[in-house]
Amino acid sequence: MIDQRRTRKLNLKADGLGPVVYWMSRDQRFRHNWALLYACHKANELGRPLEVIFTLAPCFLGASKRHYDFMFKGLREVETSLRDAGIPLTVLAGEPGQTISSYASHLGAGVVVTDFSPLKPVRDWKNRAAALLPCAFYEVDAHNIVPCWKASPRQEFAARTIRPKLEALRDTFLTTFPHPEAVYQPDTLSRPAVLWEEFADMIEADNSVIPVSDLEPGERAAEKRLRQFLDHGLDDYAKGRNDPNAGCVSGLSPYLHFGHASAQYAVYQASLSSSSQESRDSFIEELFVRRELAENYCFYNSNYDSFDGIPDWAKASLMNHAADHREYSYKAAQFDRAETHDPLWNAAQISLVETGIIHGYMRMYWAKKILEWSATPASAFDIALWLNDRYALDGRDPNGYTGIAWSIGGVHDRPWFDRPVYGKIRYMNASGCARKFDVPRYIASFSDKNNPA
Ligand code: FO1
Repeated sequence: MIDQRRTRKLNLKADGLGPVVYWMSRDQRFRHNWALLYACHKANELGRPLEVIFTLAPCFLGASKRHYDFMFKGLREVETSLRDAGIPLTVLAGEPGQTISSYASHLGAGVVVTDFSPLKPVRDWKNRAAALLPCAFYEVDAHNIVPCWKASPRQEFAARTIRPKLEALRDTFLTTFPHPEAVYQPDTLSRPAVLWEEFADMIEADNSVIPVSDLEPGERAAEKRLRQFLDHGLDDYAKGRNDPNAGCVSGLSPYLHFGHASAQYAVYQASLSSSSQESRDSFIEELFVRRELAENYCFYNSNYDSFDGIPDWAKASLMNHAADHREYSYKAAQFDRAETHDPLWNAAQISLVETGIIHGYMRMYWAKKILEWSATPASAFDIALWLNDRYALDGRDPNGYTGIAWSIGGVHDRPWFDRPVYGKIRYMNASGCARKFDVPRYIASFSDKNNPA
């Protein structure tokens, strides 16, 4: 049974008598997906067939070929798993809100179910669909353990303010997942296989950011990675997670971003692990409290993607220091080409460009140095976001927006002592890194011939 608190209605129409449609967007997986489970349940309750639609936006928040490639490969796997369960997947290109509404009207759909995202463009798609759809329209938070709208009714200040709210609800939401119910599917519902190459040709993305070759996309790869981490990485997580050379991070963030992995499943599995309590707690803090705090920030702060969203104390303090002398100052293109004076920063940027991944600890250093070496704090915010969304496989995710807002804008942090350029924003430097890990080793693993370390 699906906990009704995970679902909410986005329009006032009643359930109709036509087929049920799951409009898949963010949670691109077959297993451990509350939105798909709810759609199966609705189909059975109403005695109607079920189909899944993915609406393809040919450009989406600066996504590049790298992102679409990763997404398409994951969706191909979803198509196969759905087909094995007798559920067709259809991809439709166009403005998503309009496209799903026209399709559902034409089909005579009785119910449309979608998954949840706090991001503005996706909310715009859904607002359009809520106005245009001829039938009941439900949203299911399949991404968070505690549904974002249940966790808190407002923007939270920090981890310490959201943690007790999440902890109070944790036990009722941190459950196992049932298998998707078998759904009655008449022959009339058969749909042609998706022509993936044709859709790949429609994408209006930057082709110069090429796909990554050493990270396999999809639900199966995500589960393998989780299993490997639980068996071999988790035990060292608490002591090694801030060491980018230690290799004991989960590596799940691209999979979580595209919904190939469920955070709830990962947290549940981690809670069963026999690894040290400290490591389990530390991993669960990241995947549960910090991740859901990021969702809360994007859901309740419409300026999550700009300098305007940061707290007043941080804005005032940064503006007081806007005219401070910068020892180094770079333009976006110099950052992009990893052409700073700092081999550690350049190595982090090269890892991002080449692998689509930047270690969590280095991501903070990387963003804070962009603040230190940019003409203004607002331009630093924009440059960090641009680079992150252009290269990171987990770009344009609430975690990314909030991470940059934390590093550059003090979001969810507190004021520190005042210093040049940073004002009261927490400072980080290379000697702090050297106390935590072997910096030359990190640089050696990500340096290139143009920027010898
Ligand atoms: N979701 C969609 O429903 N349609 C898309 O065309 C689409 C493209 C896309 C490209 C890059 C990327 O990182 C994510 C993309 N998503 C797409 C997924 C999605 O909507 C986002 O991951 C979430 O909204 C983030 O909260």
